[in-house]
Amino acid sequence: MKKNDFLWGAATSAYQVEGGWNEDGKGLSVQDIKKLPENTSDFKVSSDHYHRFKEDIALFKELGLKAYRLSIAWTRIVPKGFGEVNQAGLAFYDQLIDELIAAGIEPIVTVYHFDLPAALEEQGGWNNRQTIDAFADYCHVLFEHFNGRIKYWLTINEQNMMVLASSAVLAGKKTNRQNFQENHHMLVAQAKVMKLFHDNNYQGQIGPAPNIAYINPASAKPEDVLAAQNFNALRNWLFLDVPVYGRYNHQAVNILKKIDAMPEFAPDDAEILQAGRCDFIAFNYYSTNTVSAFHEAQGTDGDQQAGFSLPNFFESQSNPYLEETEFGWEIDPIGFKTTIHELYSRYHLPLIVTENGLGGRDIVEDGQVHDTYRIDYLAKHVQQMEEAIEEGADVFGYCPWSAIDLISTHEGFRKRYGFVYVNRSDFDLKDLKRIKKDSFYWYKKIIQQNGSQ
Ligand code: BGP
Repeated sequence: MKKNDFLWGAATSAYQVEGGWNEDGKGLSVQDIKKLPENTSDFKVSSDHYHRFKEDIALFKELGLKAYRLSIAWTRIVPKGFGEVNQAGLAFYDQLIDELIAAGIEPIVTVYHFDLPAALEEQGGWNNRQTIDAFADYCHVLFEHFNGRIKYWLTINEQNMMVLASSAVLAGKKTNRQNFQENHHMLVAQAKVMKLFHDNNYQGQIGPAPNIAYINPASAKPEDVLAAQNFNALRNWLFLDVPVYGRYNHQAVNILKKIDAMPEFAPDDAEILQAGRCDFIAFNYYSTNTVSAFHEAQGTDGDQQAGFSLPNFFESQSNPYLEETEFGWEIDPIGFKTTIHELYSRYHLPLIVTENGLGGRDIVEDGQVHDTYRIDYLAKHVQQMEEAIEEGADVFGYCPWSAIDLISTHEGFRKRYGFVYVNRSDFDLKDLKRIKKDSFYWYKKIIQQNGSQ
């Protein structure tokens, strides 16, 4: 049964919504220096939430949000990634968090959402083990400062997508070996931080935030079924077995060894992974994936739906039974329920959905945005989630992407997800005026009724 205190929320991330890219002592992140696709806006102004957060939170209150998933920009708090703490950065989030709490909205905070400090990247980024300590120090500052005010902490957003589609968030592609060594360092960093959180008895809970998708075999051919299982291990379970069970997934280890990408463990690493566990699982869901046995490599362009292939193991296929968004992302609401059930029966931990939504080219007509396609997508997903809950899965919140329009990871302002429209385009900032979309009124009703059923 869905509880009365179910967290109906919505999500954003710092670099995609805030702007204020170099204000009040903020350092540069990899997002500020990355090479952008042509005709795509940079992240300097984004939705200007940095200056308009009070107005935005008033809108979130009007929407009836019970929770708001945001991320803190590492470079506002520790501009170089390590060392000196920037008090002005803490002061900004003090105001934001206090404003949310005053509005009766529970903050759910991701500490790292694709925006690694550029100064750390220059020193090797996640390939350099010093980044592990930098991350732990940064989190320590946050836990101390916000203790009691932030109850739900998320460590790393979509670590699996960063590793599997590294070009989406970092400049250039890396070898498998590099990628999975970096991945290992992130897993160790996450475990350290979870241990720190529990050892110090901070109030609240902490969890990982990967992107999880059920994997369909392209056919009932045993080779395709095995390919799906392999992809599942590498795409999903590698990232959750560590924070839940304290160890690598055996099938993922097998694949990593075969592709010569098994990371090197420092002497204490296995112990650290054992010691740092999560309290709940946050996950982002947009669609399922479908794979066959490997025949021929397909390119990925850094888009999580563009497909992943691994010679000898699996190859992405499109699913002929699913419709697609105008940006080519498959739509699979039943797959949402399948994913929830699979996650809950595998891990038996409380779940929270921290992203789900539809990116489209919204149009303003007479001051309104009739985003019926988004309402249709969300309504179907809410219904499947409610069924999963009714059938016994413990889901305690739902935070669609996104609370307000923001810049897509690699499609600029063309691709919008928000309940609130932001009046700008990629290269014309216009007036950045906020307009409530039809989906705003739809979601407001869902929240008022505590769901659709
Ligand atoms: C997730 C990210 C978000 C977000 C969303 C939509 O992978 O966590 O940051 O942007 O996907 O993706 P996109 O912006 O590529 O459409």
